[in-house]
Amino acid sequence: MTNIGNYEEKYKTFDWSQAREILGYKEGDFLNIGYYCSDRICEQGKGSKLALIWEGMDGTVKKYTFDDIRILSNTYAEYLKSIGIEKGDRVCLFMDKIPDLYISFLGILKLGAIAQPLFSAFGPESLVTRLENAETKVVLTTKKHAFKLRKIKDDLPALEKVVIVEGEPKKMEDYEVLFSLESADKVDKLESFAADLESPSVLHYTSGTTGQPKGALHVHSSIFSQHVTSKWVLDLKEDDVYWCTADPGWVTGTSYGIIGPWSLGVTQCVLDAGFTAERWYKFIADHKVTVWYSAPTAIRMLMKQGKEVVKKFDMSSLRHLCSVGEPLNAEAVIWSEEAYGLPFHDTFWQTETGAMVITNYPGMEIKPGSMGKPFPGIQATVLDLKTHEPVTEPGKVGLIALKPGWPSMFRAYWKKKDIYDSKFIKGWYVCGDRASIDKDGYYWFVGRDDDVINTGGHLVGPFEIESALLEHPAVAESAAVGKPDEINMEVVKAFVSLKPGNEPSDELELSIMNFIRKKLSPLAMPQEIEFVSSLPKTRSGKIMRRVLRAKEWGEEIGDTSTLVDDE
Ligand code: 6R9
Repeated sequence: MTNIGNYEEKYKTFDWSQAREILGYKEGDFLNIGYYCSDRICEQGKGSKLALIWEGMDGTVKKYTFDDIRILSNTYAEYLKSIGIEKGDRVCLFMDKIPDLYISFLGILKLGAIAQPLFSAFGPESLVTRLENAETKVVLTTKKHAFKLRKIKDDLPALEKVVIVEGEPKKMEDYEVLFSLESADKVDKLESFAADLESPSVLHYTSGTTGQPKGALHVHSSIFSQHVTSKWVLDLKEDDVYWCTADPGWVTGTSYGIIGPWSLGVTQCVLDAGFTAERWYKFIADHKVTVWYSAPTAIRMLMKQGKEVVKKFDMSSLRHLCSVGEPLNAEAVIWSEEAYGLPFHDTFWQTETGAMVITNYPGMEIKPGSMGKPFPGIQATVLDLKTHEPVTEPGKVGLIALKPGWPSMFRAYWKKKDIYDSKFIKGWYVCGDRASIDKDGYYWFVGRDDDVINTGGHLVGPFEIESALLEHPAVAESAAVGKPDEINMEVVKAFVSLKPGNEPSDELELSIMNFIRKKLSPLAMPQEIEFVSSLPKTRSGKIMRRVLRAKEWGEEIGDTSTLVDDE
């Protein structure tokens, strides 16, 4: 029996007040995600149940019960309070997927501060733009990553402290402090901040076409959406062992790698190690994973390793699989059914939506290649590309749009009100993706409506890459676009014109690639650089990425009447 039961029935009868009931929240109760994911589970008598099974690179396994998570997150909250963190302050999490990441996330929320997770592979320049915008007060990090903050500290007047929670640098800077969860005095009793429904909770940065990344601000009531979608889409039940492969630097890793499963009191596993098919399958077999939430790029990498390797491991514990982040092609759904005996269920959502909005449900027929149907309580449509009126014809492509009002919807882009406002058209929140709806109400993803590059399920903004490229001494002009890639769907390709006195060469290409990898991240690093004498521009001087991208994808270039140079 699935948790959701009959989807069509639920869609007709559900309203969000039911999500409150399902979580057990009553009008006037205080609502704190940190409390709901730890203390409350203990109050339900599940304190000794495993909350986290963590496995490190070298195979070390650590296990934490809900009571451990409760006490250790209290300990973090108390420590942060002692160094001056107050309600509403931004505290950044910048570390690999170590247990401290999951525990301190809850500690920050218990204190009423705002958790700002950033992907640990980010370089100094990716960090500085996000920390500067958020006016972050404290960063929690590890020795391994602290050096990147040293490079940018002078540019961050609001940053008071960098707390190193693992490892000890030989020489400490005056703003650096050490904290060890292991040796800290444990805090058994803590009064969590009495958040209300609209109290800010998490700030996740996401990339757009223009300008620097934007911080999507979420509130504590997002838990209503995350709780009920985890229950009905991931189908999480009392005895499940759940594995979300996403890093909490991205929204999937917090909404479904922390909040959703723990608010349900479900045991989850974390693997803090690089990818190989064997390692992943062994992890599933060793910990008897039952529900697995992953991404199309990972699935394509597993497909590449073939079905034979699957047979070497006992993965009979698996019972439900879901995917997010990029289009899940029909072949991947069919392959997983053949390889694991279970299809991946595609789920569509965004940093801004905070929780799944269009998905495939356990028990509902999957049309391989489709994203499924809107979640109960989500009114969705596609809007005509020109008129922005809802499309009524089945199969016609439009912009995915959602009626505002679900609990986990972002409440702001941090200090970017105009951009936030521009996402709403005629009373709809417009996601920035194109899709069509078939006669049975299934949604089919077509592509993004902007220039954002989706590489391996991670969004990278072309503007951020182009700005960084211009800082390279040899680069005069630049454009970054996505080019097709068999595994990652897209990878970054850069077009570069050089300053006088520089000649294209393999060495220069490598030097530019490394420059971006170090400054931004390995994700943002161009996999290819094409040296050009000039870039196609509109009459007003804007670079036409559309033309460059179309060439890469072998598509029609479309209207070029505004181009200066029609070559
Ligand atoms: C959760 C997450 C959001 C963008 C989104 C879209 C793409 C996500 C997808 C999908 C096709 C799916 N995307 N899920 N495209 N099918 N099932 O990924 O958040 O990092 O903000 O990315 O990712 O383009 O707009 P985020």
